[in-house]
Amino acid sequence: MAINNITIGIGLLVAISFVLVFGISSPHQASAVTVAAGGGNGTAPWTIYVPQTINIKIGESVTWNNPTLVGEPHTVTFIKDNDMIPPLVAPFSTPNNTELSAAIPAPNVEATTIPDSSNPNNKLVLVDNSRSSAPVTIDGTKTNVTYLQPGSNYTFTGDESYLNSGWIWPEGQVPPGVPPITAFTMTFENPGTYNYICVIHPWMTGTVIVS
Ligand SMILES: [Cu+2]
Repeated sequence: MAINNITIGIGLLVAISFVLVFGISSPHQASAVTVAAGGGNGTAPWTIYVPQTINIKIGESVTWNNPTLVGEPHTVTFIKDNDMIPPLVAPFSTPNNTELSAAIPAPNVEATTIPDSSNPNNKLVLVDNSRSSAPVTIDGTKTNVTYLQPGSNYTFTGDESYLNSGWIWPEGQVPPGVPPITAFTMTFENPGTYNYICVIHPWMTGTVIVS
């Protein structure tokens, strides 16, 4: 009886070892790389990507999240040419008699308007640039704009002139009224070295090397 118990025990150990060695380190498992966009806390929020450079294989995916402890957003934004760098706020021209009424129940808001020097009948209204804050991609010709579903997994060809994750917020820190994005996933289908920035903190840079 004792020998049988020992045999069963050894058998279990072998089985567990087999699962640990071949189950967890199996090369057939889908590979997923996670990069932290930002981090830190309210005293010292980080404006870096960790790791800053990653090496992946064709067909692999990368997910960015934001582990910052306070509500500081970041983006993951691939920009081919400098003329595609999006300002966070941009002036739009509208007739002087356009009335802008606040749509939120807060007493201390007013739209920023300035005269339109190129048209005295118009004024300029400063508004949030959707291309900098929303998940969006623009093709290589810089003309076809596609807004993405928040949280969608985007397959990147590398020909895009622009790809923006939208503002990625820490879990539980998404303010009301903005797209509830807390992660962004991309699959890379072509080899190359792809640099990206955060449009809110343009000194934040990262690189994905696909081979
Ligand atoms: Cu940032």
